[in-house]
Amino acid sequence: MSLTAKDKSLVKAFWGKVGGKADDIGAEALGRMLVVYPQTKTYFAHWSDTSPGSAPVKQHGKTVMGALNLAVGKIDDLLGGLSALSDLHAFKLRVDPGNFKILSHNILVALAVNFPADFTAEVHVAVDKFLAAVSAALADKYR
Ligand code: HEG
Repeated sequence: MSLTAKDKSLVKAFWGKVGGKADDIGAEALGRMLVVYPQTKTYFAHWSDTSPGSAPVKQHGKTVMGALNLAVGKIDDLLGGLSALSDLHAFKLRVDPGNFKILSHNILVALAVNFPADFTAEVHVAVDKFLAAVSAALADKYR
């Protein structure tokens, strides 16, 4: 299920449109994940507040989208580009890799509701494949 040249160019073009709204999208995606899949809250138990719109949720939404922005830049070498982040999630944070799919789903929902015109079915497929490739790269260090 690797990304075709067309998928890559669709992801890059769509990401350009997300642009300045990326931080808000990250916060919304993370807020939704914590509400809709409350089991994911266990990883963030050290935060003062895990409710949508809270300061740590906004901050971490920004962090995650920043990493995805870098990943778009490394779209031809996601394994190499995300290797350090995979180490962190596997060995330090010990995030069950099933959660990458859950977060990816919430990112797709946040993108769809905020960019209804640009989020065509074709963009949807390309971004879904991109997030799946990012998730696979993040899970690469688990075994
Ligand atoms: Mg992870 C930290 C990116 C999925 C739980 N995550 C981080 C950091 C980045 C990042 C860039 C900061 C790294 C650092 O401090 O050096 N995370 C990231 C991406 C994705 C992802 C790009 C998937 C698209 N993370 C993810 C999932 C969970 C999770 C699914 C758990 C449900 N991340 C997690 C936790 C931290 C990070 C608990 C530490 C946050 C903190 O202590 O505030």
